[in-house]
Amino acid sequence: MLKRFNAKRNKLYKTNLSVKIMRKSATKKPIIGISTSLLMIDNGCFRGRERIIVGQDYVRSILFAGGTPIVLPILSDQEQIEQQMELIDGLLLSGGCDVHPHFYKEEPHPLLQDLCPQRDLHEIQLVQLAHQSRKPILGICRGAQLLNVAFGGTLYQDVSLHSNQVYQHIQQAQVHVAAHEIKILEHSILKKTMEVSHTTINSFHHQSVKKVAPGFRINAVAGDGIIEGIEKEDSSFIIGVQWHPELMADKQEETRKLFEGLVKASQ
Ligand SMILES: [Mn+2]
Repeated sequence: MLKRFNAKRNKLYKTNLSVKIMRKSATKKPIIGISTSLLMIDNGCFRGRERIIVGQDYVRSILFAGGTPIVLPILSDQEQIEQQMELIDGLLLSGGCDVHPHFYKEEPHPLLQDLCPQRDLHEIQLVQLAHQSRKPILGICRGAQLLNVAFGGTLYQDVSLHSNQVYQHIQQAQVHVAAHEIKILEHSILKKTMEVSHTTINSFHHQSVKKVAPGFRINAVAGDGIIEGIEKEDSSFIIGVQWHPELMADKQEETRKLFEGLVKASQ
C-alpha cells in the first residue's frame, strides 16, 4: 500500500517538476551581459582604488526591452571569460575609452584619448566567443568601434582625420537630445530592427570606423560621411551603432526597437 502511494507521489512530483521546468523556460527572460569600465576613485577613503562602472541607462534599456541585464567585470583568464559567456544569451558592449590603436596596427595619434588595453582584450575575447556560439551582440559607441577592430577593421583616431568638414560629433546639448541625422541603409539588419530609413540621434564620439572589418557592412551613415553603424553580414544580430541609444530609449520609439531587437535575438 505504502509502496503504491510512494509511486503515485513520485509520479505526481515528477509531473509537477516538469511543468515547473517548462513554465520556467517558457517565461525565462534572456540574460544580456553588459561589458564594463574601470574607474579610479580620486578622492575620499577609497582614493586610488578601482571600481567597475557601467551606465545605469544600459541596464534600464535592457529591462524595458524585456531582458535581464548582468554586468561583466573585466577578466583576463580565457576559461573564466568562457564561463561569463556561458551565463549570457546576448552581449551588449557599452561605451567608454578609446580602443588601443595597436589592436588595429596603428601608433597613437596626438588626438588619441584614454586607453584601457585589458578591457580591449576582454571584450575582443567576448566578441569572438559570442560569435562562435551564435549569440547576438549590440555594440554601442566604443562598442561599435571595438566590434569593428575585433573583426579586423580600423578606426579614425579622431573624426577630424576623416575630413575637416565633419559635424559636431561630441554634442554640447543634453545627452537625450537628438543632434544629427543619420541615414539607415536599406536591406540592413538595423533597418529591419528600427523600421526607419532616417532618424536623428545623439552623438558623443571623437572616433569612428575607418576601414570596415571584412564580412561587415555599413548600416548607418551621417551626412558628413562619418560611419554611424556597422553590422556583420551573415549574422542574425551582430550590430554596432556609433550613437548612444540607451540615453534616448525613453524618447524615441525606433531606439526602443533596437534594444527589443537584441533581446528578441537572444531568446
Ligand atoms: Mn555622430
